This record gives sequence, C-alpha cells and structure tokens, in this order.
Amino acid sequence: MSARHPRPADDFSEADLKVESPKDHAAGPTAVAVSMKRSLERMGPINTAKTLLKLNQLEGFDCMSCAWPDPDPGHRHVAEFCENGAKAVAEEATTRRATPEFFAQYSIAELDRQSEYWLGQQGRITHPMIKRPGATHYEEVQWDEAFALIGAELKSLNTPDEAIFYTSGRASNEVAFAYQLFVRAFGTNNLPDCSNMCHESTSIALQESIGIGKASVSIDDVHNAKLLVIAGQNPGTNHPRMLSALEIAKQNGAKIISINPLREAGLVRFKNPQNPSGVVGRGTEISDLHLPIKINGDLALFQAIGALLVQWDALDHEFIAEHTTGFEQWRSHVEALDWDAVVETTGLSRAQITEAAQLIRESDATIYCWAMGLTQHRNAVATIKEVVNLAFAQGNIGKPGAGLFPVRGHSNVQGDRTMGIWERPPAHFLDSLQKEFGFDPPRENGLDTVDSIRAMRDGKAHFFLGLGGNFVQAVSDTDVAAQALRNTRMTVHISTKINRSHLVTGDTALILPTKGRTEKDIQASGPQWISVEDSTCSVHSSRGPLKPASPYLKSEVEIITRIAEAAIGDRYGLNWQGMRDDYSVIRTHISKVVPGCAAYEVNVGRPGGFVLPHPPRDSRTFPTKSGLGEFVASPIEVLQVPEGHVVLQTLRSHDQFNTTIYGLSDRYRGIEGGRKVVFLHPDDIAALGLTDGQFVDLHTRWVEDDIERSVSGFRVVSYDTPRGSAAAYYPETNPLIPLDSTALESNTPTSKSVIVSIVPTLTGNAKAAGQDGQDAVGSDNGHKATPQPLHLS
Ligand SMILES: Nc1nc2c(c(=O)[nH]1)N[C@H]1C(S)=C(S)[C@@H](COP(=O)(O)OP(=O)(O)OC[C@H]3O[C@@H](n4cnc5c(=O)[nH]c(N)nc54)[C@H](O)[C@@H]3O)O[C@H]1N2
Ligand SMILES: Nc1nc2c(c(=O)[nH]1)N[C@H]1C(S)=C(S)[C@@H](COP(=O)(O)OP(=O)(O)OC[C@H]3O[C@@H](n4cnc5c(=O)[nH]c(N)nc54)[C@H](O)[C@@H]3O)O[C@H]1N2
Ligand code: SF4
Ligand SMILES: [Mo]
Repeated sequence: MSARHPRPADDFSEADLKVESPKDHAAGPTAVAVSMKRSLERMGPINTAKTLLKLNQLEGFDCMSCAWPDPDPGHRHVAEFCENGAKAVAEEATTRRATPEFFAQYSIAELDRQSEYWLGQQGRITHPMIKRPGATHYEEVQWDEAFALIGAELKSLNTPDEAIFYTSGRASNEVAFAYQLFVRAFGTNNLPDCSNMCHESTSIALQESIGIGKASVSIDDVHNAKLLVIAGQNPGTNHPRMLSALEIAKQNGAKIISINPLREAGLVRFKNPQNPSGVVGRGTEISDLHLPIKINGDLALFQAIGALLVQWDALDHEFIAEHTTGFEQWRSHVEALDWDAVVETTGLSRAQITEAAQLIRESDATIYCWAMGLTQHRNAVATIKEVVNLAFAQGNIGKPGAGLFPVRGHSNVQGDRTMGIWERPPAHFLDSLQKEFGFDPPRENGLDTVDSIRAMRDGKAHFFLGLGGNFVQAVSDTDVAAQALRNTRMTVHISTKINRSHLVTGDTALILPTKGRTEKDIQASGPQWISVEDSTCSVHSSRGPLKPASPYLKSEVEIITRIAEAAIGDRYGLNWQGMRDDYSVIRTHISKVVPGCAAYEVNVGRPGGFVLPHPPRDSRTFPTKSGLGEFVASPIEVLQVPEGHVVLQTLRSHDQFNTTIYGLSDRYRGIEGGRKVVFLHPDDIAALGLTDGQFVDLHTRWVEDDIERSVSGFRVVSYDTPRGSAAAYYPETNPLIPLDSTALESNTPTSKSVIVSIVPTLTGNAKAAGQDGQDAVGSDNGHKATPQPLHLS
C-alpha cells in the first residue's frame, strides 16, 4: 500500500490526550471562533458563506443537527445557529471526497481498523459502491444494478418480515412518508428507528399519561416560564440554542433547577455571543439550584418532591379534579415514601430535595425539560410518568409558560414518527393508509432496534436497509450487533459519509450515496424542498443552497422510490415516479393520511410553517384510555451495585454528533486530544485502588448471559461526579451495554446505567491504549502505546 495518498487525520493518537479544569460557562467568543475555524477548514470560504447565512432562516435550510425549534419569523438573528450547528454543516458540506479510488486503496478490513473520526474525515461518498460476496473491497456499481440487486434480494425472502428497514432521525417528512408506505406495501412493520434508543421511553410514558408522546410547550412558553426544571440534559452541547431561550427566561425572572450528576458548563453560565455582555462580561447564570444526583436517582427524587407537594397541599385541586384520574392512588403511594431509600438512591440530602420542592411550590408556571439522562435507564418510563405526575399535581400543563418538554435529539426524529416510521403503528394510522392507497397494511407490530438485532443474530432476518444513521455503532452490545449484521445476506446503507456500519457487511453490501440538507434537489418537475418537525411540534420547510457534492448523488426520495419500484413495482397502483418527480405529490398524500396535516402543502410552505395540534397543550384534553390525564404510581427501584463496581453513563462529548466524531475537544469538560477517558469521583478512584491518569479496562457486570464485555485502554480522569457514578463517551463504550439490558416497556438500551468494574490495563495488552478513538468492531485492532502521564493543569 505504498502508493496510498496521505489522508487527513491519519495522525490522531490518544497519546496526545490532555486534561484541563472543566469550564464554568458555555459558548462565549470561543464558540464563535471554533465555528468559523471548523467551517473554513472543512468547507472553505465559499461554502461557509453560502451555508451559514441560510441556516435556520425562512428561505434557507433547517439545521440537521438537533431538533431545537427556531424563533418565530421576525425574531431571527442574521446568525441563527450555534457552534455545533456550524460543525454539523461543515461536516456535510466538506470539500473532501471519498471516491471509488479511495475505496480501491483500502480494503474493508483496513478501513475497519480506523477510528470513526478518521472514517468521517474522508469526506463525502461520491458514487454508489458495492461489496460483492467474497470481495475484500468496495467497488463502484451503477445505480440501476444496485436497485435491481436490492429488488431481487427482497423478492427472494420467504416473508417480508425477514427484512429490517431502519431510519435515523435526519430523514425528511417526505422521504419518511414514502419509506413507510413502501415498507408497509412490501408487507412488514419492521421499521426500527433511532428513536428506539433515544426518546422511546418518553413516547411510551407520555402516551399513557397524557395521550400524546410529544412536548406540550412552545419556545414562547420557555421564555415565559417562572421555573424550568432541566433533568438529564446537557443543552450547552446538545441543544446549544436552548441557552439563548433560557437566557431570555432568566431575564424575564425565571428560576432554573438543574438535575444532573455532572455540573455541565451550559447549566452553570452562558455567555451569549450575540450580546456584548456575553462576549466580554460574565454572561448569564443559568441554574439557581443544581442537584448533583446519582445516576438513576430521578424517579426517587421526583417522587419525593411529589410527597412534599402533597404534604404542603401545594396542589391545583381544580385541575386534578377536572382533568385527571388516579390522583388518590398516587397520593397514598407518595405519602408512604421511604425517605431513606430516596436519600440512598439520589445521593441528595433531604434539605437539597426540600429546597427544590420549595422552588417548585412557589412557581405557578413550571416547565419540565429532559433528555437522555432520563430516558436510557431500566426504569425510564416510570421516571417520566413521575415527571408528569408532578406537572399534573400543580396543573402545569396546557397553560402559558408551563408544560412538559422532552427535548428531542435528531433534527427530524419527531417528524419521522409523525409520518409513520414506527414499528408499532396505531390502528388509526393504518386505517388512513388503507383508505388513501386502497391496500390493507400489515397489522402486526414489527421489530424495534434491539429486536431487529436479535432477529438477525438468530437467522430470522436476512436483509438490512439503513436510511441514514450508523446502526452498528449506535446500538448497544457492539460486537453482538456486528455479528448479527454479518449474518445477513444483504446490508444497504443510504449515507452521506463513510461510517462503521459500512464495514460490517452482509454477503453483499451496498452504500448508496445521498444528497444532504445543505444541497439543492432538482427533479423532473423542478427544484424540490422538504419539510421537518422540531421538538415543539412546529413543522416547516427546508431548501438546500449548495450544488451536490457529486453529480452521481441521488436524493433520499429518489433512492427510496427506486428501491420500491425494484421490490414491488406498481403493486397496489402506487405511483413512485409521480412522488419522486414532484414531492408535493407526497405532501398531498400526507395531508390525507397524517392527523393534523390537512392542507399540508400550503401550511408548511408558508414562512415559519405551522404547529401540529396537541390536545393537552391546546385545550387540556387528554386522548388517553380514560380520556383524562393519568396519574401513575410507580415503586422506587434501588439500583443494586455490588461492592467494587460503579454505574457508568455513556454520553456525548462537545465535539461529536452521535457516532460522527467531529474532533477531539470536549472543551467544557476539559478533555482535549482524545476520547478514551472515564470520569470518576476522586474517592472512587482511591477506593478502586486506581490513580488519576492511569490506563484502565472496563468490564460489564451482567449475569444474565455468559458474554464477557469489556473495553480497554481508557484513562482515569478525576471529576466532579457523585460517588459511584462514572461517565465515558458513547460510542466507544457501546460494547459494554448488554443487548438484553433495556428499559421496561420501551426496550431502550440502558445506555445511562451500566454496572461496571474498572481495573488497571495490563501493560503490553495489545488492546491497551488504542491509538485511535475506538477499536474496530468485533476485532482487536492491535494498537500499542506506552502509557504516559497526563498533563494535568
Ligand atoms: N452537538 C451534538 N448535538 C446533539 C447530539 C450530539 O451527539 N452532538 N445528539 C442529538 C441526539 S440524537 C440527542 S438524543 C440529544 C441528546 O442530548 P442529551 O440528552 O443532552 O445528551 P447526552 O450527552 O446523552 O447527555 C445526557 C445528560 O444526562 C446526564 N445524565 C446521565 N445520567 C443521568 C441520570 O441518571 N440522571 C440525570 N438527571 N442526568 C443524567 C449526563 O450527565 C448528561 O449531562 O442531543 C442531540 N444533539
Ligand atoms: N451508549 C450510547 N448509545 C447511544 C446513545 C447514548 O447516549 N449512549 N444515544 C442513542 C441515540 S439518542 C441515538 S439518536 C442513536 C443515534 O443513532 P443513528 O441515528 O443511527 O446515528 P448517527 O450517528 O446520528 O448517524 C450518523 C450517520 O448518518 C449518516 N448521515 C448523515 N447525514 C445524512 C443524511 O442527510 N442522509 C443520510 N441518508 N444519511 C446521513 C452519515 O453517514 C453518518 O455516519 O444512538 C443511540 N446510541
Ligand atoms: S441548537 Fe441545534 S438546531 Fe439550533 S443551530 Fe444549534 S445544533 Fe442546530
Ligand atoms: Mo437521540
């Protein structure tokens, strides 16, 4: 391989890891500087200018990073984006290219030895690629042949249920609708999505408690709340423009409680780069009260707060009587609260909990915000129902400045669900599909992500298609998942850039390169636009400004409709060509099938779009089984952690989007130049017989099966986290999460509570201190490095 061109980022090494003090504020001028530097480096000046000024603007494109809402038309800044939005754009609009020549240079096995960071740095995929059975490399394939192979494979299955159709939450409403239509016409509900690993616990809990699985607030409510409770969320990194909204709320007099094992910089102070005081001054204090809760303590905490509200009679009796059911059972449940269990589970004192409850008691307009810190635990669904109980107790739903705010992850993960990407579709949705298209869709529930892995592992599914995403890195139990995918006859990935999932192949593997949000999409009827839904149920349009990265790219709608034609032709008279020639044809179908989307084309096309109906928010009506808001009492489960073990949460650094690693700077937590770290309380470090900076291995404690799960070569970092609560980055730690360790009811992997032991890495262990950000999937990448002392400052 001597003729190989040098590739960017070949030199990334964990040996450069530096640990500094965590920051006490988020954003500020550094955020602007980092955004501009990354944008110019990756996209060059022309794409930077063409994209950033169009980002989140009325005639522009929707940020493809998180699902934070935009301000109303007329209230937007010239620069209506954050550092991580700019990084997401730069990552997609990069000028680097992964061409067929690149794939000819590196075998799949060689690529699999590279880190996810390195893979991402190779740039946009330019041509459709195939790995044929027995081949060692990907080679170029013509689009027609690719579609024909997929069609033939799908037709060869014994039943449609042997195919898995995954979706990542960046897909637009238009492609999502066409995709679910194809999959159901093909004959299965096997539509797992990233939501299964994300806010599924939220959707299940809210569906039962309030009758709809979505947030009940608008951005105006956030601005006008008297109190915001932010639990299990790190907005400074993952929803950075939320800090601007929190700043406005604070200026309007709001108080903020943060509930998080970590003192995340964005929850301490915000320096708004849009304001002079944010550039030179101290910025805005965000949290009035921080509760450094032990991992998984939230159910107990919320129940204890409920008990205090009941004890103080700080209740909205009128709301409870008129709009809810189950209150009396819940009241007697919380009255019998075991405070010792609460203190043990939360790691908080009764005084701290009382202080939080007092703030809640004093507020007549409270918003509860949450994200992955609540959803990815065994008892996640119960925890979220407990949040709803608190909101009900004080009537904090369906009134200005109050409500429930699960802050969604991927930019269109909520819209994809609205469009029917769901393995458990409600009957009314299927009825509408039947009415519109004249065929009876399958009525049996399909497989979610965890069950899809089981099906592939057990030889019950033979075909995997991913509409975006990086399935094998995102799911739990990486090695088990990789083996499951390798069991299949065909894997197909519709992607913009190379990722690990392309390297874990079925007998045949296809990479179908697609246009991204930043790019123009021209079809037979002319330029097309797409639509998306944010965390606050607001739906709006998006138009990419750039010329596509390669002339061979196809839009996601084109790819899905061509696959549909190849697999089912014109079955049921479905007109795939009409849909891809003019996306408004899809939108007309949406308006007839999807609840709340009448006159979709007109409503979504107008500046700022429209807001979907939400009965609890709009009229305090609850489309639940009982027709009322449902209080649900749940027992407190104390997580049993054996001696010598800690609970590990797996989270995001400031320099990644899920499995896409932008760079190696987790600036706010003081980690630079590497990712293989494990944050531990100093007393835990001592109690486990370790030292700060030492190389360690993490082993999962899981007695339900006999698989040994471990990762190696992580550095111990002494950190302000509660005792017994450790943290490390995702996805490097995903091999530690057992496939069967999932949340009750939602089946979401327990990514935030993995019980592990931590032991020194044996020097000379081949896996120790991998040079790259992570090990190759299912193989020992053999990197060796000598442990070096950390630069502690
Ligand atoms: N830049 C960037 N933006 C993103 C993403 C990204 O990767 N990068 N990902 C997107 C996606 S898909 C999602 S889902 C969201 C995720 O957004 P977040 O949910 O904010 O993401 P995580 O990094 O998983 O952080 C979870 C937070 O919960 C805390 N936590 C962990 N365990 C517990 C617990 O038991 N109790 C409590 N109270 N807190 C706990 C952690 O300390 C951390 O602050 O972000 C979206 N936006
Ligand atoms: N341990 C642990 N595991 C987790 C989590 C955790 O907190 N801890 N979080 C979970 C969560 S919340 C989520 S949402 C999942 C994320 O799971 P996924 O959504 O599957 O993963 P992503 O990393 O967001 O997907 C990135 C890939 O999408 C492709 N892509 C980017 N843009 C486009 C586009 O416009 N079109 C297409 N077709 N492809 C595109 C690129 O090839 C890129 O490599 O991970 C989950 N896994
Ligand atoms: S807050 Fe989220 S949607 Fe808004 S610009 Fe930042 S990353 Fe993009
Ligand atoms: Mo997510």
